[in-house]
Amino acid sequence: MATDDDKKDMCSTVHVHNPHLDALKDDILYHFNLGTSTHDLQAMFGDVKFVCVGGSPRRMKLFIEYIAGELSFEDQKSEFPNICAGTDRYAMYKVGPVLSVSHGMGIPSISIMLHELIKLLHHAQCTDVTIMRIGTSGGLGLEPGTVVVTKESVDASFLPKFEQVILGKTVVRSTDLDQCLADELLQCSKDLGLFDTVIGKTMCTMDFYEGQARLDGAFCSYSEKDKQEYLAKAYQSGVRNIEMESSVFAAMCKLSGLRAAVVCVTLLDRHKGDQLTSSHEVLHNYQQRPQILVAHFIKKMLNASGQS
Ligand code: R2B
Ligand code: URA
Repeated sequence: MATDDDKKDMCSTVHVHNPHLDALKDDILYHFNLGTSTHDLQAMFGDVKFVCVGGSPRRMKLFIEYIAGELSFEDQKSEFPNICAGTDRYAMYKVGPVLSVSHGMGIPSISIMLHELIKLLHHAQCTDVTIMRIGTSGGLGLEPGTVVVTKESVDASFLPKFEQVILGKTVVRSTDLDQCLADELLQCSKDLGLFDTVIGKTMCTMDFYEGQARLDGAFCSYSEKDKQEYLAKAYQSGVRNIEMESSVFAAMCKLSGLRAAVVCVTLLDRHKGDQLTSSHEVLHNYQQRPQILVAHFIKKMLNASGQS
């Protein structure tokens, strides 16, 4: 029979690749206002199995309230304190095995958050963690409100890579995501039957305006025809949505051994326009879709493992 140590060996842990960390007496997770000598991270987070991240702090609070109801954590339902209350950089909420964290907009913001989140999960000795980005995006050739589960995150040249400058040199990292997890999420959408979901490539850009071929930024040096040709090329290469964090998210999760997925709703069809003209109610309804899908997945996983 497997001993507890054997079982731990069979679990997948969260890896950091940094020999300098061992020399730190206290690891301060500055942007979370948490640290290894000020907080018992293992007691606080050791049971985390699912991490959901999204841009807006408010959306991530709504998500924890929603998933708490779905998982019937009735006693905790009314109040969820922000674990990062001492800072306004990011917000973090927890219920049972689910952690919900905001990441702000763009690669630099999510990258800082992920460095500290990965260290947090590592220090807390979490095992078998699944992480999902639930977000918004611009769609290509899809009815607004369609959810895209990312097959592969590509850059603005439609290549599946994330480039980071380290010590002045460009380092290229892979943006592979877990294909089985993407398929499981697609199946969850079929189970629910509430909205359309597709699997496709996601283009990750450095900017919302010129970086996404919009014509409505403060600056624009190209024509409508140039824009449409670029978006048509993106579509032909398999891109179905455009957002601003998936590449570094995929790259960092892969490096740390986290099972990861990107689930974004499309707010508009970029072939048809640039401005977000839908009502607040419609946009709010769309933004709930990744949450509903991911909550269904978490419930299904917990039921399957007999933990719910
Ligand atoms: C989607 O929406 C935000 C821009 O409005 C950005 O964070 C993203 O990836
Ligand atoms: N988020 C983006 O990054 N682009 C869009 O068009 C909509 C949301």
